[in-house]
Amino acid sequence: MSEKKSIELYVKPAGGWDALRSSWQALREQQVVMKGAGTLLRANQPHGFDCPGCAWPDRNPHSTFEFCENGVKAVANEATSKRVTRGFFEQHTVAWLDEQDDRFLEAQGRLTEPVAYDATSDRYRPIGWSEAFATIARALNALASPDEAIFYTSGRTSNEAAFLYQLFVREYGTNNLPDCSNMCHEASGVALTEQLGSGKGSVTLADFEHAQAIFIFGQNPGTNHPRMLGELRTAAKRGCRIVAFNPLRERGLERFANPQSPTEMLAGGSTQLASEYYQPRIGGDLAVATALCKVVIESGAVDRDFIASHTHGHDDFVRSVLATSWDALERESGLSRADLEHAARTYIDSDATIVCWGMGITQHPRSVATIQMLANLLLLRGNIGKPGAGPCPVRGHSNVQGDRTMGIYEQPSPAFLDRLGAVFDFAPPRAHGYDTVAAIEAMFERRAKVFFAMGGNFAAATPDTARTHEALRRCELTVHVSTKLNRSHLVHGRDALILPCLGRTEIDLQAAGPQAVTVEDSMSMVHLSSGMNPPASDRLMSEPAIVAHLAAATLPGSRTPWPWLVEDYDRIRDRIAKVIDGFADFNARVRTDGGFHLHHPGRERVFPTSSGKAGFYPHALDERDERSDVLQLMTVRSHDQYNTTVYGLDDRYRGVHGLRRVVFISRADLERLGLRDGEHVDIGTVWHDGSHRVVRDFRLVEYDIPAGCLAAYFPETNPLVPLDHHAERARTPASKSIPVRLHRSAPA
Ligand SMILES: Nc1nc2c(c(=O)[nH]1)N[C@H]1C(S)=C(S)[C@@H](COP(=O)(O)OP(=O)(O)OC[C@H]3O[C@@H](n4cnc5c(=O)[nH]c(N)nc54)[C@H](O)[C@@H]3O)O[C@H]1N2
Ligand SMILES: Nc1nc2c(c(=O)[nH]1)N[C@H]1C(S)=C(S)[C@@H](COP(=O)(O)OP(=O)(O)OC[C@H]3O[C@@H](n4cnc5c(=O)[nH]c(N)nc54)[C@H](O)[C@@H]3O)O[C@H]1N2
Ligand SMILES: [Mo]
Repeated sequence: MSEKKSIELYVKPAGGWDALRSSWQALREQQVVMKGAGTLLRANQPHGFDCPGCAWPDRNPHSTFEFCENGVKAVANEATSKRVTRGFFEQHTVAWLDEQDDRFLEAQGRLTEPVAYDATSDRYRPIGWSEAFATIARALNALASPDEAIFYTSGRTSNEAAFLYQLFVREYGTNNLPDCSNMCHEASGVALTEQLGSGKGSVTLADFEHAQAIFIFGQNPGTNHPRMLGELRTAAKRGCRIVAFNPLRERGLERFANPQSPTEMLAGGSTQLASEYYQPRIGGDLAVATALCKVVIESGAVDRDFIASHTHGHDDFVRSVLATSWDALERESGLSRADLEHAARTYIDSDATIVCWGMGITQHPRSVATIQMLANLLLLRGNIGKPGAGPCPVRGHSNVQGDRTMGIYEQPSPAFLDRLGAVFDFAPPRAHGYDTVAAIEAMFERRAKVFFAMGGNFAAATPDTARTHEALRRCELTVHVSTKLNRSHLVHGRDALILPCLGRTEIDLQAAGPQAVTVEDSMSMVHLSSGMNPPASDRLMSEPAIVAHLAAATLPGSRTPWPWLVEDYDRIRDRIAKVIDGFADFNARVRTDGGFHLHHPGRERVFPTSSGKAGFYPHALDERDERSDVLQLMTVRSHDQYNTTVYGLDDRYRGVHGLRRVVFISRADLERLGLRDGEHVDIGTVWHDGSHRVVRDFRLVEYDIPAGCLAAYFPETNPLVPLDHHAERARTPASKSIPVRLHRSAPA
């Protein structure tokens, strides 16, 4: 985490000694070395806490300890000994704080007591918990309709907190429950639910032991799911083919030295991961997947029995694929026919294939079509419902999948609402609520007036920064339940509150004793998480307790025993068992070692779609924007950030040190545009509606990326994405397909 600014090619494998060094540095910077070692030994252990880093599942039975460099950073930053005190808020106006960068805000440490915004002094001032709840209750009960309030959720919230939260919101009277999924894997849910009858992935970790090929599209596990590299390494060592599709050459997909393998570390060895690495153009994956389908169909390598007994739509699909010309497939994918045929061969030669994907697939206008084409590819060869095969959308936040399971969703099904209403004796609202994009529009147009966030950093994570900030400022009240100071606290409504909560690593003490919560990982395993550090301050509340107090203050007529439920979280889990499918006997099953797996019907080749079968869905290709000076920009994460949380200024595997305002560009484009590596440019958008957005002063970095493609970090580039630029049907902001032009920056 040097402050030296430099760009140099990283030639070492991912992981290795650099990962260990960086982990210890993170602990040292947060001054948690002594506490840290003990804290980390309990990450992802049967009696420990679920690592807040990512949603990749844990190995069971557990190895000695399961943590990774970026897990360490996430834990160290939560277990930090730094604190935001009363004095800090006395010293700084909100206007001053808003001039500081995101890294400064994060570096101030944990929030310690509830505070309310005081407009006269432009400062946050301490407020008692009960006064805070009364303030929110007053604002909510003064609205003309419950639909004028919005309740956002980020994906770290536990199952127990999420379940209570959606119950409170629905008893209050609205389905306005946008969440970070709306910006993340929404397209996966929309695509797979229609096609397979379940929006989740079907594979488990055990499938990684049986796969003969693993195809990885648009995902950077070396940074975002480092524990996945361990699975890929084991698979590669036993001869499983790993095929990567990514416009960027990502170090973490190429080579890995496992910091938990003494032999590999001491011998200085490493393992090659991707056996084939293809660099399609940005947004080219629909064409890639279509091309693979075409080769499979033309070579007759399809699973006829599976197709006949378990699918519908096959003939129309085949006609549409065969009608697509190789010219179009090569042009739209950016790959040669020879490369595409080679990858298809690998797919055909494997009898059990997993397809993984991440944000490089979901954050495009055609993301739903692309995911359905990937699933078509799996269906052609019966690659679902057998060991070592299936779709694997790799989720981001550690409990983002569980939050959805618990009912954090703006479009709840009538069946879910029926059960919720029956168990809690109320009439849930039936109209669908706002997703993230609709929520911003509603606040901007003053149709929504109160914004409440359970975690996250809405002001920084969302697109169209200027418009989103204005939308938040137009609110009467904004409330954030948070662990750390962030941008969303500074871009606030007329009134504003920050409610500080416990983190995953901390002891959650309620009337019945210390409580554990539960989470669901990316492969549908549900397990316990209990913290063991003392809370960062004695004025923090747990998320479930915050919801219960807020509900009791807002809904005097509620028949739900709010305070009683949070005395002992087993009581919440008993209610979850009554409402949510798959949670029968929840308390007992979650206490077995490693938790339990939520049934995925596709594993038995059961597809609860409208036809009762899995569907083939044809999708035509896009026409490319042929204007020669227009480039496609994707916005990605650096190695030293967690979404909007910026830990440091390095992106080690991409060789960037000490700076974030960079844009990765090919040598061909540099030459063609008459620009030089190291020069500074402004990035301006070229939207068809004529609107113009620009971010300034980014350093050009020559990189191994296809011509016509650019990459830069989010959230710095979020001002470029208009609200209405989102995925068809899923409405995921298309923050990886931004058409731009570059202009040399004016000298400072
Ligand atoms: N340390 C750390 N861990 C994290 C996070 C974090 O910020 N930091 N965030 C968490 C969250 S919420 C999520 S959702 C996940 C995100 O994890 P990822 O899905 O890996 O997210 P990104 O960094 O956005 O990287 C997307 C990858 O897709 C590639 N890509 C972009 N466009 C395309 C395309 O059109 N086609 C193809 N084939 N590839 C493309 C990019 O080059 C990049 O390698 O990680 C989670 N884990
Ligand atoms: N341009 C662009 N935009 C993107 C993306 C992209 O790839 N490109 N990715 C999108 C994706 S995939 C996602 S998931 C979203 C992320 O959107 P969010 O989930 O809204 O954002 P985060 O940055 O993860 O939220 C960080 C904040 O969460 C709070 N926090 C941390 N732990 C806890 C906790 O235990 N409890 C509570 N209550 N609060 C906590 C801290 O205050 C911290 O500042 O961003 C999206 N935005
Ligand atoms: Mo995400």
